Amino acid sequence: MMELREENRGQGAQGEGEKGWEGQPFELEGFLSAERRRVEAALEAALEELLPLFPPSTRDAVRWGVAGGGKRLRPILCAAAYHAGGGEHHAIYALAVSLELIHAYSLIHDDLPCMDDAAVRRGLPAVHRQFGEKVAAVAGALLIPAALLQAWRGARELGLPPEKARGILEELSRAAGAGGMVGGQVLDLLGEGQALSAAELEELHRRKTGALLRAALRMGGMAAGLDGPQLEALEQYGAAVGLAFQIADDVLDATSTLAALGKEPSDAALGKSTYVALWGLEEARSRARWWAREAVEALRSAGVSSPALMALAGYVVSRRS
Ligand code: GRG
Repeated sequence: MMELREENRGQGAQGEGEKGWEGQPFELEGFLSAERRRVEAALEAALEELLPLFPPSTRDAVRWGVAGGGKRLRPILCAAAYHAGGGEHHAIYALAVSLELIHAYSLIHDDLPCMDDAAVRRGLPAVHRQFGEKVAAVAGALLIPAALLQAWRGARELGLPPEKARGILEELSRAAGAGGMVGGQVLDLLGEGQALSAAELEELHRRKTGALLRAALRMGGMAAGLDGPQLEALEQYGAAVGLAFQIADDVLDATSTLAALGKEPSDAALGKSTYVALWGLEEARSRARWWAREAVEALRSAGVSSPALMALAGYVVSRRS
């Protein structure tokens, strides 16, 4: 992981010209909508295969939890990393949606009354509000093995040999597990009502949100056959974008509305530590941009050329939802 000195992270990094992502023209909106269409089609194909395996009483809840309205950032990043590595096979989207299935499970469980007790998600009633708590717990749990099965199928559809497919599954499992997302969620729950330090908050978010984003980049790069410094650069990009994403998320939570976000701004109400509480709005915005530039710089310095990934780093900090 790259060395980043605390004193360089804030105001001192204001000058976007030095490492800006704006350097190359890129039609982000068209790219995002085309990518989202591909992801939605791959998700639909995955659900068609997976839903018949699930108990009938859970199928509508699973579909609700996976349904549209999400940004589909993780699969889009995975596919962009694959394309940055020279991959060209359409089956990358079948692999990439495994990340979205893990993400969907995490949102369903995160919204449960025993976690954040959220009523609304992606502009709709949360799964537990629509289908009840028990069905929501089961729907989320079903998505975990389903995601691994989907990752396996996607990797094999890409024509990857079993040992490469196994490595990709290991990435996804590790990112979702105790050292990654679930471990981060535990830190989040333990930290409620406490004022976490900047270092504690960063560790929490590197795991809770960052691990899956990092895995998205690594899985795409591995599927394209990358290794060594280029794969490492994608991982560094993923780690930096993960922090940029989370700081921007805290800014949105503090400044946006249910209508714009599709979910209740809730961190302060739940007694969670946030980057906005720690640094204030302007400093948080500045640090989010700093991390986004670090992400771009990681690619540049390893010679990974990807206008899409560069533009996505900017999107992560300029998004409105
Ligand atoms: C059993 C302890 C235990 C944990 C279960 C619930 C859980 C695992 C993990 C929660 C982790 C979590 C919810 C991370 C996501 C944080 C986050 C910023 C989500 C929003 O992501 P976006 O903005 O959402 O990409 P969309 O809706 O666009 O997909």
